[in-house]
Amino acid sequence: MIAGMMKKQHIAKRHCRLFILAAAFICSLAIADAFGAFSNFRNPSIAAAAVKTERAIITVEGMSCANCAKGIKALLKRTPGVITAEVSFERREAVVDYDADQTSREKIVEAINKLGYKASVKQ
Ligand SMILES: [Cu+2]
Repeated sequence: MIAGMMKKQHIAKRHCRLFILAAAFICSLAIADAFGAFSNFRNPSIAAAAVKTERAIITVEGMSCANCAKGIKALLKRTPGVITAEVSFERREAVVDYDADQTSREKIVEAINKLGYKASVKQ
């Protein structure tokens, strides 16, 4: 009888240990997840606050419709160092905010030219 009780106790202990292991595992996943979410949240906002943001106004010749402007905007948004980009077909210009440590007006102009337009720095 005593042996039986001890066995039961032993099983209960093992379950308890498994439970703790499982809890620790889930906990570490949660921490990893929270950390990932935190760093994702952190990267754009704090990085944006710390960067040297400059604004370039670029004249773009050769756009024939609003879709050209959309295409250039999409390209600029994929360009490293570009923070925001607005391209106007009507005004034939692009207004680009960029991180001066990562890119330059010249590189932005070059990227637009590679699409087949004629870009030049206005300001
Ligand atoms: Cu077009």
